[in-house]
Amino acid sequence: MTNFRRILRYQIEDGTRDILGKEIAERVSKSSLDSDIDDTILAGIGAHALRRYLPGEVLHGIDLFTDSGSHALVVANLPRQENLPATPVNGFGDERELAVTNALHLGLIRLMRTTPFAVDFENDGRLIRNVVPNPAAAGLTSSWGADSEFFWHSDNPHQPFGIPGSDPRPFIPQYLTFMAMRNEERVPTELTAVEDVVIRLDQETVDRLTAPEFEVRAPASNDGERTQPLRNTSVLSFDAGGGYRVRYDRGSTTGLTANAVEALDRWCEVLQTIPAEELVLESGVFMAFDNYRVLHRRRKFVPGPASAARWLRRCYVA
Ligand SMILES: O=C(O)CCC(=O)C(=O)O
Ligand SMILES: [Fe+2]
Repeated sequence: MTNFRRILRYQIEDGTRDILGKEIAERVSKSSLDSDIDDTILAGIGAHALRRYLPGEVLHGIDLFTDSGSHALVVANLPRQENLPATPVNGFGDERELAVTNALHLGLIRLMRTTPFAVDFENDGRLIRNVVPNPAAAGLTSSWGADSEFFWHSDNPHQPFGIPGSDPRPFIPQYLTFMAMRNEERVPTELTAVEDVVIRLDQETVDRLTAPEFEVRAPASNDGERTQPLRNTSVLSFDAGGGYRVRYDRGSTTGLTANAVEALDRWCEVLQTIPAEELVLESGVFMAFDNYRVLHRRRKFVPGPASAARWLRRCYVA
């Protein structure tokens, strides 16, 4: 059957990786740089080095990604942080120890011509989310979970879709970006394109999913006191170009009418067998995807020893 999923992939050569890593390490060594305070400086350092050393074809692909219609972008074999600290399984560590990673991450975000942002109702208002198996999230379907499957979802689907050119914080984040630090467990981050789900549904179900007959509540990672559910919204809607976009999280989406409940059951059934891209994000990999047109999933897994457990770093951008 058709597969609409389009992923742009680049692999950096070892020589380029090494020279890039050396340059960034040198530039960030002069001062103490924190991702929440010095994000603009870190982005400038990273973007400068990336522009200097990455091949033109890779720079061009990153530059055009958000206009390309691709669902995701992967850049592999980037420099790894030397003296990597233990995985911050409780959620937060010393950001100053990760200046090389942050310069690369924020530099790539700048090359994508996007803006990184934090929201005050999640992740303690910090810019970068450490996606780690946090013992405090045991049993929760959360990016801090491990022992239960985090079923197909989009991030923060209880917010409206963004308005181009405005403050992105009250809206669904358009892109999620990740830097992978450790993944010895080799747990994939799975992606599926909304078009691939829609094509497997009957027209009546699609119509029902586009009707404003759903309620979407905030996910478990949000500070519950500060977020409101979105009522009378739809799971599927259309972007300015007429393409599908999606808001969904199984744990927080309910149908408000009999038709909506039935459509959601059918939707969920199709998701059980949807073809997916399984990306094992390992150390040195950057990945970005369009959270308006992609659903993502992480199955349950058994984390390695805490200090070396799976560790991704996520940043919302628009
Ligand atoms: O752990 C993963 O691979 C993805 C977790 C997730 O859903 C997220 O960070 O938004
Ligand atoms: Fe997520």
